[in-house]
This record gives sequence, C-alpha cells and structure tokens, in this order.
Amino acid sequence: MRVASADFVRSAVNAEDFLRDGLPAVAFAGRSNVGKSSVMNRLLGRKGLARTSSTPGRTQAVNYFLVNRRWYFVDLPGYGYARAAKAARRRWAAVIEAYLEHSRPRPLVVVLIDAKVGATPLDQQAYAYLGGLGLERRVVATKIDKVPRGRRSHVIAEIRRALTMPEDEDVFTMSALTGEGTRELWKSLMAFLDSNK
Ligand SMILES: Nc1nc2c(ncn2[C@@H]2O[C@H](COP(=O)(O)OP(=O)(O)OP(=O)(O)O)[C@@H](O)[C@H]2O)c(=O)[nH]1
Ligand SMILES: [Mg+2]
Repeated sequence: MRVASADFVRSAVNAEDFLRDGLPAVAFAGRSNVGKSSVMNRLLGRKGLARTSSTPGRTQAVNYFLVNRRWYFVDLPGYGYARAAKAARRRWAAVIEAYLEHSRPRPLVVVLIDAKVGATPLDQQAYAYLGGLGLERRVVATKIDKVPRGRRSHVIAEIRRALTMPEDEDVFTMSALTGEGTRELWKSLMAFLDSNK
C-alpha cells in the first residue's frame, strides 16, 4: 500500500470532539503498551507520527490521522493500565466506549494482542464487547518478533481459542519492529476500506 500522505488531524478527549465528516476509519485497540501506536506508524511508514513509549499509558485521547486524504487511522488509548489513577482509567474507558459506540460510519477495529503474552481476560472482554456492538474486527498478534518461528502456530491457535473466534476470522501477525506482516494486514484493511467508500 502506498501511503502518499498521513497527517495528524485531531486529538479528541470528549465525544463532542469526534470527527463527523463521513470518512471511513480504522481504529487500533488493545491493552496499554501492546504497541497500537507502533503498528499504526509501521503501516503508515511514518516512524514518529503517533507517539510511542516504553511507559504504558502514552496515548490518552482518541487521535485521528488522515491517510491519503481518504480515511482515518484512529489511535485509541490502551485499556487495562493498572497503574493509572482510577479516575484517569475511567475517563479513558469512557472515551474509548463513546468512540466505538457512537462514531459513524462505524469503524473497523484492529484488536492488538501481545503475541508473547497471549490473549488476557481483558482482551477477551474487549473482543466480545466489539462483537456485541456488531463492529468488524481484525485480530492481530503483534510483537511477533519476540516469538520463535517454531512456536507461532501454537500462539495463534491459543489466541483463537481464548477469544473463541469464529472459523472464518483470521489471526494476523505483525511486528512493528521488523515490519513483518504489514502487507497482509494492509490487504485486509483495504478490503474493508474499499467496501466502505
Ligand atoms: N519487539 C517489539 N516491540 C514493540 C513492537 N511494537 C511496539 N513495541 C514496543 O512496545 C512499547 C509500546 O509501544 P506503543 O506503540 O507506545 O504502545 P501503545 O499500545 O500505543 O501504548 P499506549 O498508548 O500507552 O496504550 C514501545 O517500547 C515499543 O517500542 C513490536 O512489534 N516488537
Ligand atoms: Mg499509544
């Protein structure tokens, strides 16, 4: 996928600030520090576009990036950052839920799972919650560079089982570090974006 332009547009902390211009969107969801911002940057081929950090809780708002002037990539705050203050956690959860439940057109949600850690109970909840909302999802096992090749099919099978994924949904693998898996994921995102023009 050739990304001719990718520009930061807006950081929304309240539902009133969500964009309503009708462009399709792909949102990146997952546990705090799983690598949402890094995967987004890798897909866009722009290293420092979305801010990343080894400290969890870096992304605290709904950040919109306009891609090729046609769609948004939306970087969401992470869920389950245990060390954040309770009030902050609630605020982030509220803004993520407001985004997922009310933004139109309905976004495609990329659910990132740490390949090394596997799907946690929080990941299971998030995945089921998205399904309950009727949102299209793509499950991506990220940081796959940390898993030896010989173990990867096992890791994928475990994620499938933990999330009770339907047979016809794939688990994608990706590494923001090496770029592996970028092409396959793009292909799948484009299938969504092309059918939601
Ligand atoms: N080895 C490896 N490290 C990665 C990969 N992706 C991200 N990281 C590292 O994981 C840490 C978190 O990355 P971020 O992209 O900031 O994670 P995030 O999910 O956006 O985090 P929050 O915004 O805090 O929720 C950083 O130290 C990254 O360098 C990957 O594919 N492989
Ligand atoms: Mg982030």
